Amino acid sequence: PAHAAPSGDRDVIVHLFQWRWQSIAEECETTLGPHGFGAVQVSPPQEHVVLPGEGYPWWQDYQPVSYRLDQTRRGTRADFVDMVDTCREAGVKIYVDAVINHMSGTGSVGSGPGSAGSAYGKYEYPGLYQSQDFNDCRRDISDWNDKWEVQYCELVGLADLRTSSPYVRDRIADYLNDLVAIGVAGFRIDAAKHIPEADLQAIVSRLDDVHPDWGGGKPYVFQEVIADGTIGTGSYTPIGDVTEFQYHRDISHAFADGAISHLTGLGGGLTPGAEAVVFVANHDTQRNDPILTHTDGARYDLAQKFMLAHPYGTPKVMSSYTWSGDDRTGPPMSADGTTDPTDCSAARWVCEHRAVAGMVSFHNAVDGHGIGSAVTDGAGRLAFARGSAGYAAFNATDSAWTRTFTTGLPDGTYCDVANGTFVDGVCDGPSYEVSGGTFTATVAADGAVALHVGAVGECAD
Ligand code: LAG
Ligand code: CA
Repeated sequence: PAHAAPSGDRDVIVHLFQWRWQSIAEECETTLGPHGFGAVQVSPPQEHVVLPGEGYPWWQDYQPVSYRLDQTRRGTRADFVDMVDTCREAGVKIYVDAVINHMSGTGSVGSGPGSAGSAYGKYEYPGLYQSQDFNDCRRDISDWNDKWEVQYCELVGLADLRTSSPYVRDRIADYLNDLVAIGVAGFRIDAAKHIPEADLQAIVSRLDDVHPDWGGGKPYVFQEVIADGTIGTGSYTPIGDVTEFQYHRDISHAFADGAISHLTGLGGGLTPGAEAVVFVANHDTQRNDPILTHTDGARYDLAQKFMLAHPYGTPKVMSSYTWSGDDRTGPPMSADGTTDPTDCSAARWVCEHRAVAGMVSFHNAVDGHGIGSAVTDGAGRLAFARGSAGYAAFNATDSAWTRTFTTGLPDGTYCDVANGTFVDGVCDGPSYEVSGGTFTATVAADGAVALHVGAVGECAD
């Protein structure tokens, strides 16, 4: 394209977990841009440990050994730069998963060099960090009720950076600003709860402005805070947005149990929606504490569609790969541990974001409209209006739901973006006639119907 698509208020994030940079670039052009996704959360791009003895696990990336982008299992620095440019031209921002609380752990001692060839050892990263740049508590966090331990000791044995030090803050800011200069528009702050608030604030305050196409302001920052009785999300909201894990638990249990009738109130009592990033599953929960994941098929897709229809929070859609048995298993890869290009039609790449792509247009079109009138069967079925801009019905049961729905929509022929997409005036799914504000639909078992004012017109066929 000759010019960047308008960024508008596109805010939906998709986590293309473990995807190669070149595959992300292609997905931005072919799918994410056209369907209105706002941003991609990419896996950590800095040089990382390489662990052939453990089968090149996915979590190599969470053990940095330098801030070089030269070579990770997902490609080169040039590939990364090309991805950022290509996605920006498609109107899609790149958010980097920033691993800045720690460097590598005990598991990788002696197994160097890193993915780009750097020599290292735990607490020794030549030219970057030496022993004095790490906190003195050189043992695992043991008492998670002790805030000091959580922030100054080691998370699963990972060398804990002395983020109170101006030198360390500058090195981290240099890394993040290298990414901003490339065109990166935001960051997920990994393990934010383990970084003292004042330290993280000092690092974030060093960030440069983003690319003019994204408005030129400060980068978007959302912090991974798994709130508990010791550290809540409110400690970090003065710095940026936060992940809301209680939303993940609430929506996942509701859909898993077929008890969704109360979900018009989803998010009530949690972090204010304007500061919350929400998700049905993430790369950790789908392994460590699965409630509802891609292995649950249509019911899980339904929950992600609901998230995109509901006004609370900034939605983050998960896109996964499968594994069996060992949850350390990395993505499809070649013998040397470098990641294969993504092929959504091949085994193991789930690409579940494609199943909910039409709902991204719904999310964008109903922005600013609250939840209007709702109907429910009192258990697994719920439908609601988003003002006069949209209407969506969800059926988390094993049998179809047929009824006439009363909407605030103007009369017309609407594309059902829960079962198809509407791009450039072409609907590739079913359509419904709204007449006198009502329409009659059969919502399939584990299915949804979603109509909005941005997807009006005749069906393509
Ligand atoms: C995160 N957020 O706060 C990431 O979302 C999570 O995926 C990261 O853990 C963690 N924090 C550190 O960035 C992942 C794996 C861990 C893995 C760690 C470092 O879930 O299992 O630890 O990345 O690679 C692994 C071993 C540990 C070992 C450690 C250090 O599993 O047994 O102690 O490496 O050698
Ligand atoms: Ca720390």
